Amino acid sequence: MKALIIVDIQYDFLEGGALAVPDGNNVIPVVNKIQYHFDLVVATQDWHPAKHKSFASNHQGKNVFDKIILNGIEQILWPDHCVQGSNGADFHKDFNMKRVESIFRKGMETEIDSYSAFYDNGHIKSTGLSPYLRGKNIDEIYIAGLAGDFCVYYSTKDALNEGFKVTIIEDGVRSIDQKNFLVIKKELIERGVNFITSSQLE
Ligand code: VGL
Ligand code: ZN
Repeated sequence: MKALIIVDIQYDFLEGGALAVPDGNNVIPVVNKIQYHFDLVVATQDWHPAKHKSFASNHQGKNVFDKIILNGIEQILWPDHCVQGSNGADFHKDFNMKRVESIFRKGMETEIDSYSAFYDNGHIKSTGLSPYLRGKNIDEIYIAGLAGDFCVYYSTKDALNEGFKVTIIEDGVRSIDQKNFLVIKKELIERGVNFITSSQLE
């Protein structure tokens, strides 16, 4: 059985948002269109407390995009984004969520970031997504959304480690740094990930 995971279609990652992904809005019609091809559709939502340590604003003398070591893990410092309950954390109004069965939130722990839909960046806590999918007999995962070089990438690696077959729907993905995504794509293809465009879904 096939599941689609739609990643972080939230205002802060879209045009005018705090951490806008270039061309991000163009994934919305794609993720709307493809949902009907899957047995199960889930969405993720980046959902940070205002005091989250991934925010540069919570570190004196640090700037956005600086890298620090946070509790032993390299951390890029982001602009404040997807703060719980804020408009920026909301799903975009044009994102059709009719077929979305569950929403998996991530990034709630102040001391650790969480790019993946499955685990935090230290692999300490699970979101529960993997047992949820297994409980529904899912063995193939398709991923689309934002950002390709962070949440999509980390979710894909975790999905592989969990034993799922993974396909990335490339026209449904945009990245913070497209050059970075091309490097990631090579790595993921070597690890067995399938890359397709939405028109190849039958
Ligand atoms: C993400 C940066 C910061 C993502 C989340 O979901 O791709 N990126 N927080
Ligand atoms: Zn975040």
